[in-house]
Amino acid sequence: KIEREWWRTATVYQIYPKSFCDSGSKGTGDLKGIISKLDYLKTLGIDAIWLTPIYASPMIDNGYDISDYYTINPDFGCMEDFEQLLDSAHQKGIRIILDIVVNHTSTEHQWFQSALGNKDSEYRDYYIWKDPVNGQAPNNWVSKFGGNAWQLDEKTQQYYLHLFAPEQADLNWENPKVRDQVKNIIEFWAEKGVDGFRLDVINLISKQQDYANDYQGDGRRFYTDGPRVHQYLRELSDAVFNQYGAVTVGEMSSTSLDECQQYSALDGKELSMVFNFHHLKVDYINGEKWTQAPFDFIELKTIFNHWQQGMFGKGWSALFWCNHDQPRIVSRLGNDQEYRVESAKMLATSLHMMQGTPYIYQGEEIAMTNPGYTSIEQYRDLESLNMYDIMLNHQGKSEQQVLAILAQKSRDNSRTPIQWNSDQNAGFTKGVPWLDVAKNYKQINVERALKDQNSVFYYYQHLIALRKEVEVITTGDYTDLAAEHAQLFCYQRRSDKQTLICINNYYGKPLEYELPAHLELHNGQYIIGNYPELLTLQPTRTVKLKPYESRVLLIN
Ligand code: TEU
Repeated sequence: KIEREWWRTATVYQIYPKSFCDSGSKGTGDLKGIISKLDYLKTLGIDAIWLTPIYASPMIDNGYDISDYYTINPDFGCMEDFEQLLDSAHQKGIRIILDIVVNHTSTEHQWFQSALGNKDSEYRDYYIWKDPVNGQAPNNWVSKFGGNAWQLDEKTQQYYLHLFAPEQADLNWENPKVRDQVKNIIEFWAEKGVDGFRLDVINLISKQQDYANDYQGDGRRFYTDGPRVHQYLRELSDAVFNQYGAVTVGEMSSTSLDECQQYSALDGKELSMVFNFHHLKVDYINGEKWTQAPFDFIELKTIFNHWQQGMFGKGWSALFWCNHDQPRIVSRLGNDQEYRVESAKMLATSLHMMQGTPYIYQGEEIAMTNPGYTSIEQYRDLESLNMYDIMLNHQGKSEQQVLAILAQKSRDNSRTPIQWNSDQNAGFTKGVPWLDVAKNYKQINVERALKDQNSVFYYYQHLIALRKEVEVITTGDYTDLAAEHAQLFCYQRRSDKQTLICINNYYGKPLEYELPAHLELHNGQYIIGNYPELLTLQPTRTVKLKPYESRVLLIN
């Protein structure tokens, strides 16, 4: 039986502070900027905000390289600003979830600075050091950002592991002192009144201790969902998360259903819920991100089916289309031109009627698009810049091909400044924005969305409200009614009392579909849809869907 914790009917809003709102003219967003937009978020109706890292950091990876877990990055403000944000949010009934990055620290963290070049440092064993093998890196593991995952410390002639950038050194979780430090960090923020934590790549913290070469891959199978990860998470939950009643969401890289059932088991011994990314790999070729292909629609439905059915009664999913690492969904699976509004609403509906806790990434609620950058000078993301070099200089792709791939796949696609209005720089900053604003900001911005009753914004507002009103969205089971259909995504959610049918046309061509005979349509009504004039119709067995149409039928 599912316990009705607040987050099971909640919707979370993700803020990437650097791109959200600049209260001044620095060109980068800050905490004061966020405070000034809390009323906007209240209007949207979200329950909680997840802030990506706001701690001291050299910003090699925009804060995912933390140099001090106990201070606020001066670019974003100071501790008082943070306390004010927490306070104002709480007054408005909005909870705050912080991002905790403890698979690795910045190499500028004092622990690493002490460990570097000094085998006797008390912090040496906070990181993972290995001797060279045949004068080379200890094994062939590959960094997630490209290249080998080991970096040589010249002075001690040992390598340290970095699964991400060389400036992000992996912590050694085998060391109990590291685990104690992590507890202290979380306790510090929980004591301040923070309501929850998003745990960055938390399923990578436990590495297989033989650090063997991976002759079949890039090494990930030796550290993904590693040998002691469940033990570590149980320790943390016991010691801190559950003591404070904090909600937790784990970001799970390349994970499996089995593992996620355990991570988010309903007994609450590990985490509240988990993100996984399988549904966002349907436009990869052979698992490779830096490729261009139309998305595999059947595969997308198969993946949702696998996870929705597999997590039912066992665990809890964080539902999402967008975050700061993913291109904009309307540009990716929808149509960001003629049917931008329709397809954005359709995509939102097809996700928000599933079981789990939906996350909305800043700008998604107004259907912001990929910016369509045309020059490498416009990119800032270290992964994109690395891959530019690799694709151009080591894979023999042309500049034009590489730019086309980046324009679709780069993480900067979602990091462009939020388009608040049609003023200069879209109202994001009075200075020069750190990353170019998308050119379409005069058409697509918050001010316009708020004035238009049919905007994507109000549609999201409605979806958020429905999750609280309609019980089956939270509790119902999941059946795909048209798994083989080339254009239609139609699934059923069913509880003791209610049946909900979520009907979505994923393409720009109209379609006609017969609902299954078992549905008792005379008790049914449409509760939301993106062609509102059709919603007052009495539901019929035959459904005619317009381009990118979405309709939700509730049968009581
Ligand atoms: O991301 C983890 C992760 O594995 C990816 O989403 C990764 O960024 C992507 O696959 C690259 O193609 C988390 C953060 O969300 C990301 O911003 C950080 O860069 C990363 O961890 C390292 O902390």
